Amino acid sequence: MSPAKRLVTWQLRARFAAGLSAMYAAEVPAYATLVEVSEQVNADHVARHPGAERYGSLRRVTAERHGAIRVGGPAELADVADLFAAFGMLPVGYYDLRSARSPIPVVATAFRPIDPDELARNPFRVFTSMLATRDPRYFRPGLRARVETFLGRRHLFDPALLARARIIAAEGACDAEEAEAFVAAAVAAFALSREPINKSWYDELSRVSAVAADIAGVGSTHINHLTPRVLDIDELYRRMTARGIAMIDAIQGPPRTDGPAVLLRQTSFRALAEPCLFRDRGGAVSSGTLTVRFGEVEARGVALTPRGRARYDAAMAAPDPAAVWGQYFPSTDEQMAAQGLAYYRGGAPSKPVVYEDFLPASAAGIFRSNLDSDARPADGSDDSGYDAQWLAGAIGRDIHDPYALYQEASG
Ligand code: OOG
Ligand code: NI
Repeated sequence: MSPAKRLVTWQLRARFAAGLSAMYAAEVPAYATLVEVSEQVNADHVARHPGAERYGSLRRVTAERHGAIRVGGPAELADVADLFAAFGMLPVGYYDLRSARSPIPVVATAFRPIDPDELARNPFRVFTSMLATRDPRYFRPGLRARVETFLGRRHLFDPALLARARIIAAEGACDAEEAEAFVAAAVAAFALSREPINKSWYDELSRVSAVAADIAGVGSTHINHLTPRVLDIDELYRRMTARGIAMIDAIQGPPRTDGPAVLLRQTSFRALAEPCLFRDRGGAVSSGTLTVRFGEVEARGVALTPRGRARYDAAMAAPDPAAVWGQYFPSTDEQMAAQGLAYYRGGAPSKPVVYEDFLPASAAGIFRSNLDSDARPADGSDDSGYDAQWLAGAIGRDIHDPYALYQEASG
């Protein structure tokens, strides 16, 4: 008997990303348009700009997506970590969106491959936020206790799915004939639930934050956007606008410059309201709408060193970052490398190490741009104890330091 055919981690990850993409396209039509326009922009860009593929092959970039999910607490985040480990996606970086200019009551990490070969094969990543229930500026003790009780009763994932995921993660592979069902079950765990929503609970949480209601007002989690990558985001913006899809008015992140593209630029559009069911106090069910999902697109540039990042933060603090950009960044990769501002493979300016992570200010902006309005936190001090170490301890895993990974990739 020949041994069973096995699929390895990256093949499972590619199928997981493709499965989520198919599900999302079926549910959010504007996403399908975005993917189509992104593919055209990328093909045109590579045809016109020899060397554009140094930021990633057209094959990689065309398949590339990131998604975002939101969970209620550390136990749920630990389950997410177990599931994603089967796809070779590990927690990298810590993001505290409570300290953004327009604060959001979550802390977050990103699950992604960490090895350059794995990233080249399929870089699928998921920005994963956790509701900051320990922060008393958002959650009074009574409400916090009720939220945590609610979260303690729900199960985002079938225990059998998680058990399977742990085995696959340990083996680094899965029998091909079993893979389809495993990936389908993982994808289905992130579908938008059609279960009736408890209206008074949802409304109570909405008064704290629309994000609190989206996370803890319902019985499950869902992928709330899936983001294709483009090589020219300004061109994408023009073509989407020409097709009548209203994008938010700004591109988040660094301005367009003539010099090397750095970090991450992103823009988004609001999804249409989707039908849902609400249950009132008396048990009666009525139909309503929720606007919880949206579209986003991103362009990635070179990863900055801590020194480069400090310059980025300083440039972005100016009223008009584009106007002062040249005071902080040189105009060539050679100078970027020589000044130790960005990572290049083997130090060669023709081989940028692409930024694989997220930006807290942009992430908060992406959250914010898709909310009609949101409550401000109450005054008071934050004694929640949230930081990268706390999060790592709470989920029982290392949270990888992005700079260490870029350093390694550049060696
Ligand atoms: C996550 C927003 C952050 C990004 O690309 O910065 C994000 C969310 O809305 O849940 O996805
Ligand atoms: Ni995003």
